[in-house]
Amino acid sequence: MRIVVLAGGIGGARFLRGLKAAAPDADITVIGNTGDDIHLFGLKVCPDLDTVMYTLGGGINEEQGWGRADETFRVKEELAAYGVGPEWFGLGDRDFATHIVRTQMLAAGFPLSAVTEALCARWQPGVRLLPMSDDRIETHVAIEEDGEQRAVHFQEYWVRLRASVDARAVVPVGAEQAKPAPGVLEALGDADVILFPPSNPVVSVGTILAVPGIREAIADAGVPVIGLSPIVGDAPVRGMADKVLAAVGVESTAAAVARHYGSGLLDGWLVDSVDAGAVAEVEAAGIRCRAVPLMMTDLDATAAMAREALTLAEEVR
Ligand code: GDP
Ligand code: FO1
Ligand code: CA
Repeated sequence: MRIVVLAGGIGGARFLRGLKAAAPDADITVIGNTGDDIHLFGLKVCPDLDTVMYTLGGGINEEQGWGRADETFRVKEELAAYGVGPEWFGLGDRDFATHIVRTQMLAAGFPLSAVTEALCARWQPGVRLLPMSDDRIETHVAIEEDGEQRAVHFQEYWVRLRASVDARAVVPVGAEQAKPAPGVLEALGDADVILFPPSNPVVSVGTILAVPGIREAIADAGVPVIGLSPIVGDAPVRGMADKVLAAVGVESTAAAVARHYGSGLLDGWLVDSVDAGAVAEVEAAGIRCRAVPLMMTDLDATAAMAREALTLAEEVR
């Protein structure tokens, strides 16, 4: 079975671990969000691609959910001693190596998709990890700070500001002119099932869908498209999905997120058991819906979620 997953960082990566356990023989292609990417200290950092790669490859900091395990911050300290920031973004020594290799290969002319493949040769994530695009796309967030409107990079909104101010708009800068990376449209066209993990619907899955051609390829694939809600009990399990959903005029409920994707895109939607009351509303919107446990507390629970998604895919097929 060929499964394509549109993934952000932590939510996507943890789900993928469960999916691999639930479907060990499946051929899994991951289309990763690159809208979180940022250039720092002359280096290209791809947080969501790295989170997937490290999580599936066994190098992740498990508690944090991002960055490397067993990390140190000597380089960051030395940079700070020179007065060179930003200090608000924590790049560790081990992680720096990834960004150095990536930046060196990009400077040598390799596209991000080829660089990602080369990095994965070390980590062996057990899935084919494709960036959504080889073109530069950066998510920016419009905020109001001290009475003035300005746009900040998504990482500045999330890491420096901790999403403490309201987001007025979310813009995937560069997406309109971008092309899907090699292999993305082919993978969608060849898929037997397409999954939206419980990733952020705006700044992870939404950004991937903003790359021209991807949304159309999903709709045209003619295979079940199943999503899992990242909103449980009317709030995100972690992160700032509530803030960025508000910016696009969507309530932070499992049903509102399903309606936001819409029946033109989604065939099935899983909500958490605590949101069983939302099933009727989602089904009324033309999307098959089931309420099942959706907390990724351990591998078994996560694998069970993946199995539910694949079962729902068979039901709507
Ligand atoms: P990010 O790029 O690191 O923010 O990760 P993703 O976009 O892939 O996923 C973020 C989303 O995962 C957040 O909106 C969370 O609410 C959701 N999430 C995290 N853990 C869980 C979980 O255990 N269950 C569910 N249903 N959602 C989760
Ligand atoms: N998240 C933080 O909250 N603080 C950090 O200092 C930080 C550094 C960082 C470095 C590399 C990386 O791959 C991810 C990092 N993250 C950090 C996570 C990242 O900002 C976000 O969680 C995702 O981009 C949101 O999807
Ligand atoms: Ca992300």
